[in-house]
Amino acid sequence: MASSTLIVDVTAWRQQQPFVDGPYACSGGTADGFDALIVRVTAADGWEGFGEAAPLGAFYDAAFPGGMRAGVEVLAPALLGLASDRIGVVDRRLDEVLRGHPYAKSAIDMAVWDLACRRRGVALADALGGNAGPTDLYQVVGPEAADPAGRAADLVERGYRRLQVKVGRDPREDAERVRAVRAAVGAGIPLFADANAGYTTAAARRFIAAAAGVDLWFEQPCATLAECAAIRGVCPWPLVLDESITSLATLVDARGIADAITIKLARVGGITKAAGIRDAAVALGLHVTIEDTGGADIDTAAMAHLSASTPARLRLHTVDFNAWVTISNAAGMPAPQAGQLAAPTGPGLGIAVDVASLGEPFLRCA
Ligand code: 0XW
Ligand code: MG
Repeated sequence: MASSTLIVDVTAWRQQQPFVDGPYACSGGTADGFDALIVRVTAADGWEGFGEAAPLGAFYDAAFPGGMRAGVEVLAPALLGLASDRIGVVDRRLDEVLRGHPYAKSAIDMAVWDLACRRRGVALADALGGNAGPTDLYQVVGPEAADPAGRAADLVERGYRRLQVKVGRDPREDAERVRAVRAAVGAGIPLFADANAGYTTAAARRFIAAAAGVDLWFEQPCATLAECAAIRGVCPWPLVLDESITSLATLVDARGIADAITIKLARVGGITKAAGIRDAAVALGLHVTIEDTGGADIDTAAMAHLSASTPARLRLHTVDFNAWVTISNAAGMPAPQAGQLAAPTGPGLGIAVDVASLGEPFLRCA
């Protein structure tokens, strides 16, 4: 009966998620943990789904935790009475009710996918095209690591087979750190030098000169697409765009500049938008990383499903945020094996959310 699928309840929680390894820094700032949003959407027939999102502080993206919560307060009433199995209708409604602010929509969209897939008895990865197997994980060598080579060796020892070395500050020091990491881990570990948009074009050129000969991928050297395009011609490495990819339109603009893109679920507005960008990038022959700006087990499950459903030939890596934080908000995420993360096989996200771990909701809309 169609009416039984109507959304009757939207509940939202805030959860603080401290980092296991202490403060996390990139070229724009530092955070002690994720200030996360968790959303549950319930339909009249009793099926429910969960979603999660977290910005990295207020400095990383055009997103901040208070904005995420305020956005959900605006959006939740507009969801009541919509058919939970018509995900495209829900996606369009979110954009009608609140212009922009995609990061406030991601956890809602994720919850609706989880709900719809659970009702259909299908794993999210299969609903998104089919599970192509586990995805490589990367870990980060931060800009403030006192001993970047030691940190890198430790991460490889812990099982990670791909590393992202933060650059984007002083180009000469950055190049020394990248050389030290490459020397420590040997040739077999793919290294991504990620500037997080921190370089001017001049600084990016100086990094390219100083790190000449190191086997790398170069991620988001500068803030704007025009700046990244300006250094494309002198960049000897594959160029990855991350912060520039905010929508399908920005992917179209990145053609001829990027060899690879990083899709962050919250930045683009959730699974619906991310899957569209992913499919277009694959059709254009670009390599793809699917990840997010933050979260714990719920968000990690979503990243694992979307990554698993990306063709292996073009898939780069993802991130195990559930191992970055000291808390757990769901059971059922497989432990990484040989540096790879598998998606759960059960319906929807395939995890069991620990609602008691979330405390009191800040929003109940029914
Ligand atoms: C490594 N991350 C995925 C975690 C933070 O959200 C920032 C981001 C990055 O790409 O630097
Ligand atoms: Mg990046």
